[in-house]
Amino acid sequence: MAAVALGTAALPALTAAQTAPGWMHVDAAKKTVNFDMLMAPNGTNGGLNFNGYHHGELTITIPVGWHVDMTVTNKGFGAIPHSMEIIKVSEGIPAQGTEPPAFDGAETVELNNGMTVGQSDHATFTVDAPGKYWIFCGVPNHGVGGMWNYLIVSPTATSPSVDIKAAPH
Ligand SMILES: [Cu+2]
Repeated sequence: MAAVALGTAALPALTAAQTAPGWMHVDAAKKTVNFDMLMAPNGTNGGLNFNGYHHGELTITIPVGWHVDMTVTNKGFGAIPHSMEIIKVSEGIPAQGTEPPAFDGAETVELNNGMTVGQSDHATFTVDAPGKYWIFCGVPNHGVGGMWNYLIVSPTATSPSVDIKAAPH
């Protein structure tokens, strides 16, 4: 079935395993992957979610050296500001955004204040170091509240992929 750009109401009802969601677009020739990353598109986890996922339910794997362009938009469930940053996984989720991000450019504007409802930004960066990272919200306490997922930068993967651990609630 063809992937169609759909609104948040049509986020796929996934149960497990790898998928190629409509919010990911791969250009293998250019080694570029684009993501539409929606913050608070629905009330899952009180709105503290990316594309409906939280607490690491979502893992995005990208081959090392690829270019990433994330269009990050606050969809505004609960009318709460949000942001996005990529940081290296460590012993605990930070209480708020930290500088610098893991990759040059891997953060949105208003990292700690958050972008207001409807605001959008591009995070464009190159995943130049293999490892395990968090995609998390830098607004104070949103990360510890579960507004985080995983990004794996893989030295062996040949194409980006998405792994969902749980169905959207
Ligand atoms: Cu947030």
